[in-house]
Amino acid sequence: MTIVVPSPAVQAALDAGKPVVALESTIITHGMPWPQNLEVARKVEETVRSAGAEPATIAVINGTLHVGLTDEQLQELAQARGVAKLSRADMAVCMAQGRTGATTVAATMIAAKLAGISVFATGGIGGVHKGAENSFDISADLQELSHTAVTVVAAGAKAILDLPKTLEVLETLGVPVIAFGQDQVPAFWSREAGLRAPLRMDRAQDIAKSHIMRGKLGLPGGQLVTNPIPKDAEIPRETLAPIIAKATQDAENHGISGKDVTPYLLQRIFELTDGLSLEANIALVLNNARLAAEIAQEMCNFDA
Ligand code: PSU
Ligand code: MN
Repeated sequence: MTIVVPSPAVQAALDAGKPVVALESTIITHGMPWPQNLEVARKVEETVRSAGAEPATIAVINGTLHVGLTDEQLQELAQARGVAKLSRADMAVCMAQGRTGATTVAATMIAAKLAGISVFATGGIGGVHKGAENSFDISADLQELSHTAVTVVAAGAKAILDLPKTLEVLETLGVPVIAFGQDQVPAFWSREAGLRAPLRMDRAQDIAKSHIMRGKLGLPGGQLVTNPIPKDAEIPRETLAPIIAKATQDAENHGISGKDVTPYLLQRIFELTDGLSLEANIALVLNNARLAAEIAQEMCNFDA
């Protein structure tokens, strides 16, 4: 039974020891509206390629875990309705039933590791939601970072989350949170969260080295690299704060829970900012793709 199917391009890159960057698909199906989702998915792949690495967008399609999608598969996924959002808990069920599902950060990490890919670029990871002391809503992404040895490049945890609690949980789980090129943790749409990052690194080479070092120490789990959104694309924290508060309140009023919370908030903030949040989201994803490609290249140098 073949379960993981790398695309010919991804397989060739892996065989040749060339850098590969994993990409998630939930951002396509649940994170951005059509048709920008397809445009961004393509642009992210191009960005990884022009930075010298092979992109591997990951999704479960009709029960098969694909690592690297054709443009046709990308198009279908971007337009499909009712696609499942897969995390560690539901990936195997989706595959056993021959269904189609998009992979979150957690599921993409699992797939990347299986395929032999060490670096993964996304927008933002899931984390501890505001009010988690009542709802217990803590993304499975955090646990996955402590289990699976993949370095994840993100623009921080989304500002819709409780960032201080998210950092605490990551610390408890032993996940290194590395701010790239600055002292503060970025807050997705904004460059600074007003929180000092636990760790800071300024060079892709060092990030690659610490990933390899963890492996040598026998430590399971990956690294979270938080890469600030480019200056010209950021939305100031003060501008977003009331919008996030409103979106969070709307979610509560509508009784949104579980897996639906993150997609609902992203969509609501998109509406409340007249699409501005999406532009920033696109800029930061591309920025993360570039850094991930650089880290993947550095890892290949160490492997050699
Ligand atoms: N960040 C984005 N867009 C997204 C997500 C994160 O900018 O769509 C997705 C990722 O796939 C992440 C998931 O893993 O949301 C987290 O969902 P939850 O909070 O339900 O664990
Ligand atoms: Mn959740």
